[in-house]
Amino acid sequence: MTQALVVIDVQNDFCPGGALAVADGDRIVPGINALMADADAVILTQDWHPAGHSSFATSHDGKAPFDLVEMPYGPQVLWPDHCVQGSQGAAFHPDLRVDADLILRKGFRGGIDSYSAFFENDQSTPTGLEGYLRTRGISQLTLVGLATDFCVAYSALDAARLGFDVTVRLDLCRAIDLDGSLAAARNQMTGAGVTLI
Ligand code: VGL
Ligand code: ZN
Repeated sequence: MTQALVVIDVQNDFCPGGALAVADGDRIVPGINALMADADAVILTQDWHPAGHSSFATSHDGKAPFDLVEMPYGPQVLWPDHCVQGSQGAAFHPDLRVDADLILRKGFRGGIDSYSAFFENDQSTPTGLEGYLRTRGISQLTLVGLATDFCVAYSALDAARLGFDVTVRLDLCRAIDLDGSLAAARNQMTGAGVTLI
């Protein structure tokens, strides 16, 4: 059985000092680097938004970061401008090992966000990762990265729904934790059959 390590969004903007900093986001980097040595395949994801992306509060008159809006595809949290394509904030943390098999960019369409590495936030537009994994015969996934309650959880839930065997290493993730989002994400992942370590 072939296993892959999927490293979600370990980028400067999600680390201390970044535009959407996750507390201690940088602390997981050494442990993730160490796990890479044991993985059959390493996949990195990179949040990669055009300037003026529809998930940015600055794109909506009268809205502030962390407000909720209704998009054509459903509810969407608004964020500070972050991970703008080509910016230093969108770059991987400088200590992260980047000798990955695949770097998957997501969130590059202006009108739709993409938390999950598998589907955009309409839950139907595929990123192509499922096909990549299946054609390589990969059925077991270990997920780590940022943030536990958004991109990691959405990726884990989609992967489980698609039939992958999914483990999330919570010790190598850190959360944003908006209004109980971390507890909710943990419950949903457990309910979906994701192994939490
Ligand atoms: C993320 C919010 C907005 C994440 C990305 O990586 O969890 N969260 N964009
Ligand atoms: Zn984003």
